[in-house]
Amino acid sequence: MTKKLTHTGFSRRALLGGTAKAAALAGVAGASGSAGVAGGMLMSPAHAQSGNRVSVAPGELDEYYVFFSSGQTGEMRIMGLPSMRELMRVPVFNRCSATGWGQTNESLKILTENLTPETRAFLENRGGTYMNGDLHHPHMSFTDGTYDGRFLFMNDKANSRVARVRCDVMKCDKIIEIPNQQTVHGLRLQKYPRTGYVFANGEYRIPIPNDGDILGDHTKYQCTFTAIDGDTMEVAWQVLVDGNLDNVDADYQGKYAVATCYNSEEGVTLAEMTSAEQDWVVVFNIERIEQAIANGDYTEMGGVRVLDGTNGSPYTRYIPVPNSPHGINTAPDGIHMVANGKLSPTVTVFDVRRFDDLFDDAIEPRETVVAEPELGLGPLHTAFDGRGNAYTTLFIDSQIAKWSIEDAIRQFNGEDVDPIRQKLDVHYQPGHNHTSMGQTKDADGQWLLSLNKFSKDRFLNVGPLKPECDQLIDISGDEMVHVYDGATFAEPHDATIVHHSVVDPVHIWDRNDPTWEDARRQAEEDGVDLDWGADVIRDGNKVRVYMHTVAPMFSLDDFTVQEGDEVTIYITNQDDVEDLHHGFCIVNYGISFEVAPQATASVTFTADRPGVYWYFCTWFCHALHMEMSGRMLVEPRAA
Ligand code: RUQ
Ligand code: CUA
Repeated sequence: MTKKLTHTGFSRRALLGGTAKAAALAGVAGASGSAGVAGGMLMSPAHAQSGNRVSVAPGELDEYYVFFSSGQTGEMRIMGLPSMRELMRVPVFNRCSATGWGQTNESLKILTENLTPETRAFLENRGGTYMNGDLHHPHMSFTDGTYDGRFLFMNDKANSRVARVRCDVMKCDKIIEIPNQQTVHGLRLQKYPRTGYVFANGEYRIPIPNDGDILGDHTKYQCTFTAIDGDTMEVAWQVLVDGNLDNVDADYQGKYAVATCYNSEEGVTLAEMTSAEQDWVVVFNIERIEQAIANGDYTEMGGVRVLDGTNGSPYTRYIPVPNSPHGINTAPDGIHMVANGKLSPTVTVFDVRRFDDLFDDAIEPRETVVAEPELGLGPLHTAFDGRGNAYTTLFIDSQIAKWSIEDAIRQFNGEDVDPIRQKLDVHYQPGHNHTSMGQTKDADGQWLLSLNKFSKDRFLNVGPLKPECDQLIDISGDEMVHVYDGATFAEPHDATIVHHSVVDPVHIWDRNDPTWEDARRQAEEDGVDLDWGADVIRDGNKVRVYMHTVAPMFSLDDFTVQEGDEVTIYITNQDDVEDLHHGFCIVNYGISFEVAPQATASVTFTADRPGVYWYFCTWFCHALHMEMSGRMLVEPRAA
C-alpha cells in the first residue's frame, strides 16, 4: 500500500483540478467532492472565527500542552496548543549536543543501566548505549481515567525500549530494554485505577531466545505482549501471542487491554503477511493474567515471567476483524473501542462490556462487535470529542472522517442511517490524530490535531527531504474547520494533548533531586562540598574536579591534570534565578552539556591531549557570559 503512495509528484492541490481516475492511477484517492482548502486560506466567516481561536498574543500562554513524539530523531517534543509553538525538545533515545544527553554521567546511567545482558555485551565496544531511537507513542500517566501529570511513557521502536519522562522537570529518568521481543510498537497505559501498567506491544516475531539456534525456520518465531510496572519501570509480565502486534489500548474499567494484530498468517514476506482475508484483535484479561502470575503458572524467559496467550488460552480472546487493522482507540464513553481497518475501508467498534461474556465463552468473539461503518480508504487512527463523535484518519484518501458512534451502531442494526457527519481534506496522508484530552474520560471536544505523513507542496521547498505537516482543526462547532498548518521534522507519529492545568513543572531544580545522587555520594567520599565545590581530587590516575557556577564565573579559573588521567568534572549551578542556565564546554575535547539552575551535571573523559584547553559557558547567561571561561592544563606524560 505504501509503495503506491510514493508518487510524491502528485499533490492534492494538483489533483483538485484533475479527475478522480487520474488520481486513482496515481495511487492516491481523488478529491472526494469536498470544497477543498485553497492553499490553507481561511475564507468563510466560520473559518475566520476559528482562525482567531488559534492566535495566542505575545505574552499569553497556550491552553494545552502537546507532548509530541519525534519519530526517528528519538526525542520527545513539547508544543503549545493552539499556537502550535514548539516549546521544548526533551532528549530521550537520541544524543543531544545542547543538553549533553548521552554524554553526561547522569544521562549515560539512564541510557545504559537497564539493558539486557546480551545487549550490554553487544554494546560494550560501541559506547555502551545505542546512538539512535525511533520514538512513536508518548502517553501521560492516568489516575481514575484521566491524566495525572506524573509521568510520560514512550516507546523506542528501533531498539525495543520504553522510557519514562518525569513531568515535574520534563527530563527522562528511566529507560528499559524489553527482553524477548523485537521492537516495541504500540504503547498505551492502564487508565484505571491508575498507571499502573504500561502496555508495550512486541511487533516482529523472533526466536526466543534469539541466540542463533533458530534462524530460517520462522514457524518457531514468537511474539510477545508486555506489561511494565510504571512505578518501578520493571517488566511485570509478558504474554506470548499469535501473529504480529500493532497498536494497543486499555479500557476505563482496568480489566482489559486490546491489541490489533496483523500477519495472523505468521508469514515473513509481504505476500504471506497479507494473504488472509481477516486478522484479529487480541483481548488480554488482566485479572486472569495477574492470577496466573501469582499462582506461579508462568515460564521464566530472559528473566521475565511469561504466559502462553496463544489462541485458546484462558488469558486472551481473538476477535476476527478485516485484514491488517492498525490503531485501536477507546472512546471516552468508557464503552466503545474502535479498531481501524487500514487495508479495509471500515472500522470495527466493540462494546467492552461484552468482553466479560466473551471470556466466559457465553458469546462468540464477533458478538462483541456493535458497529462496522465504512468510512473511506486507509483508516489508521480514531479520536473522540466526548460528544459521541469519532474522527478517523483516512491515510489513502488524505481525509478525516467525522462520524457518529450511535448512528454507526444503528446502521449496523439495519437502520437506514449514514453515520458520517463530515469529511475534511488534510494534507497529506494522515497517520495519528488527536483530540484535546480525547484519550481520557475528560475529552473536551475543542481541538483535533492531524499528523500528516506528507507535506509535499504545503511549505517552501527545503530540498528532497520534506518536513511532515501537522494540521490543527477546530472541532468545537458542528463542523470541523482547518485552522493551522505546522511543519515538523522527522516524524511526529503521535501526540498527547493535555490541558495545562494538569501539568505543573518546577522552575528550578531541587538540590536534593535524585538525578545526581552518584555525584553526591562521590563528593561525600571525597570530603568535598558538592554544592560549593572548587576542588581537584587526585585518586591514582583518576582526577575529580568539583566546580560551582554563579553567573558569570566558574569557581575554578583553571585546573591541571596529567595526560592519560581519567577526569570527571562536576558542575553545580548555584544560580537560583528562573531560566539562568549555564553550560560547560571544553574546546576540542568534544565535551558540552547544560546545567540548569540548582542542578549538578558531570562528565567523565580521558585527558589524552596535552596542552591548554579553554572551557567556557555555552548558554548566554550574563552580560559577561563571553568572559565565563577557564583553562584545563594537561601536562604531557613524562617521556
Ligand atoms: S503507529 S500512523 Cu507507530 Cu502510531 Cu499509526
Ligand atoms: Cu554562564 Cu553563559
